[in-house]
Amino acid sequence: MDHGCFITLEGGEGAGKSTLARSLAERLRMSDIPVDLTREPGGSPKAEAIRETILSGRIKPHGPFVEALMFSAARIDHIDRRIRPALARGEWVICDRFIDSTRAYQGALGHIDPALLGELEQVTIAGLVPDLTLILDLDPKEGLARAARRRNPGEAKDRFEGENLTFHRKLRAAYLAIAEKEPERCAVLDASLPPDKLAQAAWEVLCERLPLNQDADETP
Ligand code: Z5A
Repeated sequence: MDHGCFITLEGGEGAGKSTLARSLAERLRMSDIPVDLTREPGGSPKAEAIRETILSGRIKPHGPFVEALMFSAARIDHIDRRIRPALARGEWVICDRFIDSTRAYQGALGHIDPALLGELEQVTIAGLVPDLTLILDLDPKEGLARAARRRNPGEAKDRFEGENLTFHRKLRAAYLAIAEKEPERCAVLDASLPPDKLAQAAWEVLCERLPLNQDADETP
């Protein structure tokens, strides 16, 4: 293959995106497919610096549109420096969060005009749409409980973990609406499944939708 596949993972807090991303990367590598596992915000030195600023909460007072601009600035660097070069080398890229996070958090929850956000997205990604987006669907109470269990004693919640349960319920609905609108790109997974079962369900989606010559019945 002369160009890799681009897979993104999306969902609310504690849904298990990072855990699943690692597991899929391992499974693909076992199938001799080179993988670049990355995340947003971040994934390149400049984008990681922007990540730190956003998640500290220092941008929050400027409102959701300025946050969207910051996420987009980070994304442009990440795409140019890391994602496009990896895909061009034939690697598969798995990215923990991407455009749907901006659509859900800043768009649906931040009430930014969808047309304006759509224009910003087009300028930012310049045609780089994921081949597949896995949306991890989970009751936000469970997701927040997982995120809380993971936090070290005394560690503060970040900018978004600090939002209330209503915010996280709306976020879940926003992701499901994205999946409904773009069923060819998106697949919704039941993130309440234990990690191994979730990984198997995700692997079956990859086998079904992406150019993989694998037996989907094998356990990752
Ligand atoms: N954001 C935005 O607003 N706009 C944007 O455009 C972008 C991002 C790109 C980045 O946070 C924040 O930026 C994010 C959205 C916003 N909001 N927040 N907070 P982040 O990168 O620091 O964290 P995250 O992406 O939100 O990750 P997460 O939700 O906190 O975690 P996760 O990756 O989904 O889950 P995990 O780390 O794999 O697992 C969490 C815990 O659950 C851990 O202890 C696991 O062992 C456990 N786990 C994992 N899977 C399972 C299953 N299947 N069953 C049971 N337990 C599990």
